[in-house]
Parts: sequence; structure tokens; C-alpha cells
Amino acid sequence: MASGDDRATIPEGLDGHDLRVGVIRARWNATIVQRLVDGAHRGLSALEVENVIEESVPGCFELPFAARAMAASGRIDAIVCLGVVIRGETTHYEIVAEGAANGIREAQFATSIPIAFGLLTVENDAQALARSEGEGGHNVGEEAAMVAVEMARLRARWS
Ligand code: DLZ
Repeated sequence: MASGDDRATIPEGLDGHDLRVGVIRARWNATIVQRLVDGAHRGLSALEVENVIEESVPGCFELPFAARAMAASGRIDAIVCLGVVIRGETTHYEIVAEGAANGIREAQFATSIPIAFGLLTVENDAQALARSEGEGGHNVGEEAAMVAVEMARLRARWS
């Protein structure tokens, strides 16, 4: 059972008012992805991020390419990738999910721009809905947005 402290707390005073943050969404499972996008906007807004650049790709497998292109542009401080892979719908589950995760990790290291992993890799719709809730609920998009801001600040401290 979860202890209640199984998610990251937000560092006190975290603020992204001067950051440019990219939000890239995959268009598969669009209804649930939209819930993640809404969450990401809530998270960015809570941290005072005003400069948000939106992009979309067909599916999660394309997220790393888009993230790397955006990161390499030099016009972005952090990126949030959002998408949903549901195992029940596909025998490609592992390929798509691992391709996205590995690609995002590589894009971060290749560009030194933080890229937050706001993907749901779940068994079914119910799990996806439970992780993409509205205001005050659990939303992986919202969490990933805050992670992106935190990591952009960390990068700036060590650059
Ligand atoms: C092909 C595919 C499958 C089977 N499942 C998903 C999924 O659950 N979520 C998702 O975002 N994308 C899926 N895709 C599409 C791939 O991500 C990709 O767009 C195509 O394989 C084309 O490269």
C-alpha cells in the first residue's frame, strides 16, 4: 500500500516565471492525453510559467524525436512529453513504451535540456483515468510539468 509520501514534493519557492517550456503531446488516446495536457498547464501556471510552446506528434514513439529537435533549437529551457500507451490495446505496448522512454532519456543527455516523462504506460482505461485527474487529483501531466521546471532550475544552478 502507498505510504502517502510516494510522490515527489515540490521544492519550496520553485518558480518558473522566466522559463520557456515546451509541451509535446502524442495524439493516440487523445481524450486521456488532453487530461494530461490540462494537468501540465495547471502545473506550469502554478509555478508562474508564462512562456509555453505547444507541439504535437502522432504517437508516443515520435515524442523523443520532437523533444530532441525542440531541445536542440536553443529556444527552450525544459520540455514535458505527454502520451498514453495502454497495454490492452496493443501487442506493441513494450516497443512503443520502451522506445519512448529510452528515446526521451537519450534526448535529455544529448541536448542537456531536461525532458520530463509525462507518459502513462498502463493496463487499461481505468488506470489511465486515475492518473490523469482534474484539479486537486493525481495527474501525471501536472507532476511532469513541475519536474521540468525543477530540473531546468537545477541545470541553471550547475551550468
Ligand atoms: C502503433 C501504436 C500502438 C500500437 N499503440 C500506441 C499507443 O498505445 N500510444 C501511442 O501513443 N502510440 C501508439 N502507437 C503509435 C506509435 O507511437 C507510432 O506513432 C507509430 O508506430 C508510427 O511510428
